[in-house]
Amino acid sequence: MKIDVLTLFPGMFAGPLDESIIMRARKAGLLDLKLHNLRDWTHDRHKTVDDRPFGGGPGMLLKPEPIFEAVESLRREKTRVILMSPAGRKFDQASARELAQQEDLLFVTGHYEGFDERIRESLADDELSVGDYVLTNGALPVMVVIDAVTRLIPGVLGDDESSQDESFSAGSAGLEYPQYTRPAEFRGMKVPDVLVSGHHAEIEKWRREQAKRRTQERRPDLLE
Ligand code: 4GS
Repeated sequence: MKIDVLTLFPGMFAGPLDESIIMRARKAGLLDLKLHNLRDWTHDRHKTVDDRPFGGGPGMLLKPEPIFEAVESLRREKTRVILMSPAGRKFDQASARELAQQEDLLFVTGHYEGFDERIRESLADDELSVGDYVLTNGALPVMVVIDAVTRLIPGVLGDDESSQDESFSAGSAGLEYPQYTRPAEFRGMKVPDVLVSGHHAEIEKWRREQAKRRTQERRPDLLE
């Protein structure tokens, strides 16, 4: 998969995407990630990317010209152009699965008060939010989406890592059951007897009940 990111802060991406599973995917050629500085598509001395909103109001908006130029030069036939903003549809595991099917993504990150509306109307195929809170810019949201999507690219996770995914399915079936490892007793806290009993059918039943109870208590919305 090819992922391009258009941002004012390419430096923010150094680190999170250079470690662990994401870096392994990049080295294996499963993810081709390229960062682009929006200021490279400005033509004035000050490399201006923002301007004041017509009609007044606080803050600055990302102006259309640099973003249009950048997206038009970066996108190819099958590219899906995605804006990150709190006004987007909420990103979840289903959206991650859907994006993982694409071969070419271009993320445009939000900065300042937002985007000139024409960027939304005629450049973006999709607009995503990572949650109902306000960040200083869209770099972290893009990294969240890239992380969730990359691990779903076939071949990125080893068998061990992906089987773990089956049992944890927040956003579809519910939350995971409680898990324990050794020691069987730690500072007076004991692992539930059933788990050390060796009765596999009982263990399965206990896990199903625990997962259901936990989901009902903490995330009833997942059961709807
Ligand atoms: C989000 C979010 C976000 C909003 C960008 C204020 C700077 C900021 N982007 N999901 N202007 N939540 N963006 O907070 O995607």
